[in-house]
Amino acid sequence: MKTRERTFIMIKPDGVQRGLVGEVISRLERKGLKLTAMKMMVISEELAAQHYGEHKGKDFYDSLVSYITSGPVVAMVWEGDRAVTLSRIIIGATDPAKAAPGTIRGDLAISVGNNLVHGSDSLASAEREIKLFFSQEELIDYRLSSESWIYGEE
Ligand code: D4T
Repeated sequence: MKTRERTFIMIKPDGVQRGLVGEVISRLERKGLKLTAMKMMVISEELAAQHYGEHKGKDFYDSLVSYITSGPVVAMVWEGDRAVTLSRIIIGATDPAKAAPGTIRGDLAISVGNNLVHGSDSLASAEREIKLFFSQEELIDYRLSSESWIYGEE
């Protein structure tokens, strides 16, 4: 059995407003990843500053914080073998003009700023971001009955 990774995925305010919550969840579900936590919330300025701390000082930082705090988001944790890498592939490149067709941003987004979804870019980021958004009790540990069909004999 391979080590399962957990990654933090967030449907941003434009994804909620455009009615794409189900579409995004469906793509991750159909891949075979396991949803282990989910909540709708409005991100505070403080949480936005923590989440996007690495971008502080960049020219797009202020608009990034005002965008991410502008309406409800759907925060989620997804689990699976190589979940961080796989979900970044499903999401696509940051700039939708460079995102491949078939990816969420390649199919559904135009703007670099309003690019629908966030996905952790490394295992270390995933651990940090999951802790920022979820308590330990909110991470549901369960076995997906389809797992043996998704992974085969491992
Ligand atoms: P997130 O973190 O939202 O999943 O995006 P990425 O991982 O794909 O991209 P990122 O961290 O480099 O950028 C974070 C966030 O900032 C917006 N952004 C980025 C922007 O508005 N202008 C820019 O020039 C860049 C590079 C988009 C995503």
